[in-house]
Amino acid sequence: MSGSGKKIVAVSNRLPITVKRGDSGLEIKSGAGGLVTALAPVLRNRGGTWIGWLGHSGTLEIEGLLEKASIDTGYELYPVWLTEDEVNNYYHGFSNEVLWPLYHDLQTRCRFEPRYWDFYLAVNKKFAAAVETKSTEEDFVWVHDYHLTHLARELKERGVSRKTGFFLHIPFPTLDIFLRLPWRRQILEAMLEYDLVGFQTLRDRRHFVQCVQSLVPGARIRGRGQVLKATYRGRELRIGTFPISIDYRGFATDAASEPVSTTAWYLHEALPERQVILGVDRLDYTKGIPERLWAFETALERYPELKEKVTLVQVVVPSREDVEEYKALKAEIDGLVGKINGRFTSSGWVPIHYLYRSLDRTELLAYYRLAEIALVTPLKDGMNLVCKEYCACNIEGKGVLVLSEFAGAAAQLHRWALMVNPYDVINVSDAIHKAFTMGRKERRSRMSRMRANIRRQDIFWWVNSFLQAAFSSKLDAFPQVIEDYIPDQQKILVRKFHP
Ligand code: GDG
Repeated sequence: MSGSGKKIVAVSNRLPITVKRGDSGLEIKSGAGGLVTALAPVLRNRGGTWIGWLGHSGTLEIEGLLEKASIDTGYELYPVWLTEDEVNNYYHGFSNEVLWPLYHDLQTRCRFEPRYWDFYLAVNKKFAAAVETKSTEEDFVWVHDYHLTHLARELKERGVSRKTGFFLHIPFPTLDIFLRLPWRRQILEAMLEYDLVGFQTLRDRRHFVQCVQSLVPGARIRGRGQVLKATYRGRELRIGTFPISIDYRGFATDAASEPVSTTAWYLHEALPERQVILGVDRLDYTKGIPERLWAFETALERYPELKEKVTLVQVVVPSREDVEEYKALKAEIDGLVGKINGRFTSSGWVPIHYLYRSLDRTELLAYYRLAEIALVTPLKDGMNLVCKEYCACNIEGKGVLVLSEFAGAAAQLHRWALMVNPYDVINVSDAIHKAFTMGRKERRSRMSRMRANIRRQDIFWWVNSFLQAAFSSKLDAFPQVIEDYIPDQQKILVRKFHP
């Protein structure tokens, strides 16, 4: 891998750990997400550090535990402490009430509160101070996500010189939407202070480039392919596309394990002679859960043969439950599930099984493995890892993926998934019916191609290509094929870049 030997300092809003109070006091558990799986070996091998907030206010007790956890993980975990005001204004405020809805095209949900911005800058400064403490000039600082767009700029303000990369996990909006942001110029200019800026898809990068070209005088962007070059204020930076993925082999191997196989068998036995349709989402208005329930109801109305033959298992993982908007969303989902079940339930058949909790890994993988159909229909999503995990776990190749055109994953999977507009309930209901009636041969053929695609560009490929883009001296060292997807064109626009 290029840049080998350089120590990596990963920075994200949250540290990749969970802190819980157990019988013997506070306990720290390492996070199990794909990003941790991929970055952990890189950090371990190079002696890295991960900087982030713990998710709540800290105590001395936690500091001691973190030291121990750092020894266990093989890399250092370094906490940034935030005050209650900072959490409210930087995290709940600017990050979750401004950037999150705006970047998901839901500008009417934004609250452009000027106070949020001041706190956002102050917390980015705090993170920059932590980076200064925990890194040297030789290290590579890899910053994750929209909470920390100003980190490179704040480092420069402190006179700290570091090589920096930034990856945006969520979408980047079109110019028309981005223009609403009162701090639009500041955000773009701050992003241009990184040495490498990465996006999930060509769509997001195209939007970013258009915003920069329209709003930042003096910035020049050129080139084609996976990684572009830009110049701004006399320095050069790179702007690339790196679709994030999962630990494919880890998921496929675990899905075939004895505990997952047994759990899958028992769960499906309880739903005999039925096709299971699966939805798995964090409680969030971007995931399109009410729209999906409405589409499922429409499918039962339009295709009566589905009755008693399908069960929708909808898992909703609690998230941001203390926020009013999320409470309202939860109430809406509860109401819709009740209404649809009340309307269609018959003796021995309940159309929707609704699980409002987080599943453990064995149960989650069992559902992925047993479901004949996955409904992944976000209104907008940076990538969406659930659809990739579903394919990786579908070891029998019997599953059909129904996928939103507005998920980043559409660019890679659109040829073999059933693509839908999540706002079009008729379209989604037709796709449910098409998936239900799809023969075994077609299912296998589509699923095996999706699996091959995800296996080829897995999470380790993603880490490597980001680091390669940060370090390689020549950009023609980039032989990657990255595809673009624009829905409903006469001819689907597919751009391939070859060496
Ligand atoms: C952001 C972007 C982008 C879900 N339910 C359970 C559970 N999960 C895990 C899944 C998956 C993860 O949560 C969800 O990942 P997504 O990618 O679908 O969505 P976000 O959380 O919104 O993530 C997104 C991602 O960043 C990465 O760049 O793809 O677009 O919004 O890994 O497995 N895990 C367990 N139990 C559950 O019930 N254990």
